[in-house]
Amino acid sequence: MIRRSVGFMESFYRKDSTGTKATHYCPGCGHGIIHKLIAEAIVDLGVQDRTIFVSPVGCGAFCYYYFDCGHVAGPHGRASAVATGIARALKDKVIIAYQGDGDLGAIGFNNAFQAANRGEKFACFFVNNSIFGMTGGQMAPTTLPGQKTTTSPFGRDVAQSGHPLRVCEVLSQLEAPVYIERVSVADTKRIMQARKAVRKAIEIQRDGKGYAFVEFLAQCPTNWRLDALKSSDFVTEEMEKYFPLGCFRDRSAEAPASYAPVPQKSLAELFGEGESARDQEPDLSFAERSFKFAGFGGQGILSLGLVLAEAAGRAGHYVSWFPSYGPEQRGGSASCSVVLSGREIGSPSVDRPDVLVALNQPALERFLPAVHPGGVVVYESAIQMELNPPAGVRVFPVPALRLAVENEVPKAANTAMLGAMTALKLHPLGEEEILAVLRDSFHGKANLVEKNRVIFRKALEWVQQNPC
Ligand SMILES: Cc1ncc(C[n+]2csc(CCOP(=O)(O)OP(=O)(O)O)c2C)c(N)n1
Ligand code: SF4
Ligand SMILES: [Mg+2]
Repeated sequence: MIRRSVGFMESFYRKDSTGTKATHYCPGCGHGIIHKLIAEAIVDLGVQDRTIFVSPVGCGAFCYYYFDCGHVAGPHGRASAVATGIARALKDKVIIAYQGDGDLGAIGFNNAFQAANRGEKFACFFVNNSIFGMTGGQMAPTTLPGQKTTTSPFGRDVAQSGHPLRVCEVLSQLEAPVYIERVSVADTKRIMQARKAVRKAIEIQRDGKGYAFVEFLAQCPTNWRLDALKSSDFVTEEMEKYFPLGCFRDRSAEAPASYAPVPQKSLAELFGEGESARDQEPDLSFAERSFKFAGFGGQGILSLGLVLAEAAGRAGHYVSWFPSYGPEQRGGSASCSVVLSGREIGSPSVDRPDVLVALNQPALERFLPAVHPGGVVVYESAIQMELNPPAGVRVFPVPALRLAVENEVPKAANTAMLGAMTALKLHPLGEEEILAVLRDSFHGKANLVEKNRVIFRKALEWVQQNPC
């Protein structure tokens, strides 16, 4: 019996109930074959648990329905940019960017090209079916001369639309890529070669050797208006003429391996006992802690979160800082989310903060109801508002604005809040660790450094002298 690779999910549960066993691809589509090669490879090479797949916009957009590994859905044409970010942040992962010829060759060409030029550590799987499949068959950068599409009904005219883009040949001019190969999935013999190429590209990622690029000539029977067999013939007889198969670069043997597993400290090691205390009575010893900082634009809300995240990062914690921009920057509300953890952080967004720091009333109105049971709210005591915190949430008013004004830096209420948080032990950092970041952020302005240090200290002492 032929069994689906365990690289695929057993049931495609993200799909609606009508299709949990089948993919959404049309019969004879090249995407399905390529998926199978990738799913088998990540399992056989033992990297399924550390693979992160970046899906494109195009018919491959639903990759995350199928592969049983980590996923990020890239915006149109940006899979290589997203893969770059992930590869730089999570150096022990195997990153796969999966892109079509519209996605990579048209809207996303520059960022794919630049990522290749920088030699980013990910595998780029490029599905060239010579057409925009998902949107109904428009001309792509790889459409063949004379090929009819909905936007070139008389055939591609190279005088008007340029020549098809040979991406492997272009990337071969760059120094950085370790491996570049063009394969086809038109018949069994070619699929076997494609299988080898997929494995090589993933092996390069497994060993941390650098950038690998595999182009697949693939069928799109639906938009080519051909049946599955004739589509395979079209790939071999027409596409291969323009896009010759073969290996353009293979430096995998000499490229130095750089894979080193990222040490995962236990949560208890970093924060003490109590990893799963979240659902118990008020207790701030839990290990991963999420913060929401909110106030007016201009109150230094984003910097407040950033200083904490920076100090925690320097101290060896996993951190994320997620600002909220937009009209909020121009005097309205501003907020940011910070997560400190002893392990990799799943999501930087914070819907239910453990700690809310609010510098204005709209911030309290908006975020107080969402504070996690057992959490803490530190807020500006000048806010005149009746508080109804969720059960088990403790609230601490702090005169941050007054302390900032009294010490001649009215804008430093954010620094006062850092001092208060330190006194309340809402984060695992010492006074010196926070002050070191403040010193660096005011680099060259000794006067400001000193005033902020004083405000930080005054707030810390105020909290110690006024226990709630
Ligand atoms: C910013 C933006 N522009 C355009 C589109 C429309 N669009 C969706 S998929 C696509 C092209 C997909 O073609 P390709 O990358 O070749 O993938 P295929 O479906 O052929 O596998 C386009 C232009 C979009 N979704 N977003
Ligand atoms: S439209 Fe083309 S590329 Fe998209 S699923 Fe169908 S055959 Fe595949
Ligand atoms: Mg396409």
